[in-house]
Amino acid sequence: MNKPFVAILMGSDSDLPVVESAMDIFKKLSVSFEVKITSAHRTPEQTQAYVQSAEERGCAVFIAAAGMAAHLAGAVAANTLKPVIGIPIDAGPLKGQDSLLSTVQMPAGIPVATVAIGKAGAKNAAYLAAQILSLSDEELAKRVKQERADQAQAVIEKDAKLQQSLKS
Ligand code: RP5
Repeated sequence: MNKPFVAILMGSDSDLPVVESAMDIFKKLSVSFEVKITSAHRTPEQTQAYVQSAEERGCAVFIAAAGMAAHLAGAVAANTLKPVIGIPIDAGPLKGQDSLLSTVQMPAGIPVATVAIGKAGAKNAAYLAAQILSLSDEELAKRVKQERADQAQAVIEKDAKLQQSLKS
């Protein structure tokens, strides 16, 4: 059987610069993923069909990125029992606050794990998806743990550099 993968959906190609931050994390952690442009509003039938097809092909976690009245993550969650992570995109005059509320305020029974607006959220969506897959993949769990250690080391090194520059 193929390894489970993550399906990343985005409402428009204009969301891609943010979604690329999640893709970069998956490449770094060697997590398999697919990327699909499909919209809850503009292509509702294709969105539903894609979710069903991805699940049949082994998708274990869905990530949905959308801006404005961002219903993509909710529309995905309505069609699957796999975990769904929503990334609110800053795509309009309300700077992503509209997407944040549209994504996070799901009615009880249809959960969407909503992350921060924009690139930090996209990165965290990828880390969270990797942590979910890690529950049944020990090798991935090791890579996720190492990534955390690398992040900590980077902070320590930045502080050491700062302290050094203050002395000189
Ligand atoms: C949403 O509307 C998309 O996810 C995007 O963030 C926003 C604007 O889409 P475009 O008009 O740029 O295609 O559905």
